[in-house]
Amino acid sequence: MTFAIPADLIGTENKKLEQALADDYTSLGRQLQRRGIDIEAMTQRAMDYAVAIPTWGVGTGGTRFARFPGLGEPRNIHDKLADCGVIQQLCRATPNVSPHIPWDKVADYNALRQEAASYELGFDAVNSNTFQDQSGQKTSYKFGSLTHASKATRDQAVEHNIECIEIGQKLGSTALTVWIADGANFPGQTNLNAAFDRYMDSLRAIYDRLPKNWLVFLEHKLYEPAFYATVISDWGSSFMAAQELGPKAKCLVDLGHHAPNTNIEQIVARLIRAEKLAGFHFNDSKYGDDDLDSGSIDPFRLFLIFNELVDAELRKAKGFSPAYMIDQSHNVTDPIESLMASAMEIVRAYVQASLVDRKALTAAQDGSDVMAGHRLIKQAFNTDVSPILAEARRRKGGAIDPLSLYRTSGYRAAKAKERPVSGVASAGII
Ligand SMILES: [Mn+2]
Repeated sequence: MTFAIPADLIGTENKKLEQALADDYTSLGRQLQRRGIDIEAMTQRAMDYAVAIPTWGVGTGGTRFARFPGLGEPRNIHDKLADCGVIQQLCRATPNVSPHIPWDKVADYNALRQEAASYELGFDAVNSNTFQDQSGQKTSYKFGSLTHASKATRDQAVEHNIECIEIGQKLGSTALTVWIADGANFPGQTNLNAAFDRYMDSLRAIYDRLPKNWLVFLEHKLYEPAFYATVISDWGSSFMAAQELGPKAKCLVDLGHHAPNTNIEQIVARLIRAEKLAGFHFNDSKYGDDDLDSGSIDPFRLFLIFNELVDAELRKAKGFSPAYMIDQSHNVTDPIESLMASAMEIVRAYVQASLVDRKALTAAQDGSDVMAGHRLIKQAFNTDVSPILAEARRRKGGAIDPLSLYRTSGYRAAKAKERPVSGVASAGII
């Protein structure tokens, strides 16, 4: 098994664009040189950056109202790996996939690991699922899982998370991501304090089973499906839990899991300072947990988050080692195209944030020169780093223009024939 898109096709298609790219790259290089920035160093940073893809992201998601099956959508983890392989082949920024249990369960995880490796893919954080019932399950999660009033249900949810750790070990993962849908839709439905206590008890039981080099990522979400009070609703609850659990517990930031207009970059800065930033679930949103493509609605916000991340990286902030992952749901686009677009937008924000003149910024801030500081940020954000991103992909064997090449390849049409619509493919929003 090898990459799905013929290498010859990438070579031919890239050849058509190489001259224009070289021109644009040289021109941008001159512009950056005037600002004291070495374009080669930026290209290297783009080449080194990686963001993981969730296995459910290549499936067709949906809204709470409907789901429209996509043509040739993956039927199982094997199909998902093939699709993730295409994204990695063309973009060269997504070398890891984040599996979801039980959706990605198989009999032989060593074989699955080898299968992923054949696409040059590894496994990132394992995601547990106690937000829906599986067939044959003893007790229901309708009224909660890790925080359920019944101990039997809590134990079942803890056991599932431990199983996820065991599977993750076989796959070479080193982290477990826990998001729970637990909460209340009505005042009076639960005791807010007791629910959090039960969460801590359950998490402690999971935490105690973490292998030596593992972390547990606690993912908060403001609302949905609990519309009155979610147990881990915000970074404050997440941080409190991570703090009480210990050094192996950190807080995962999903960009869609906050109230509109929340200053997420400031939350990121606080978590970095506390050495509790686990990493990200990247997506974009206008109103709620919309799970739209990264950078499609508010690229400036994505940039400002990366501005904090690059700042932390360059000053070598203690304990700073975030895990980057995409978490999106595609309802009206081809998921492969959306994930490629998102991966590219995320690397774009990273490179743009790397352009900020941090010495000048500090001087402006120290001198209370508000406009100078703001202009330095905007100058970096307004720089079109597309030639750097394209050159980084080209040097790694990827496509100069991944979306066009993907369409030219006819991959989706071929898969539409191979994979009949089943209507049961698992995809979700977490
Ligand atoms: Mn998420």
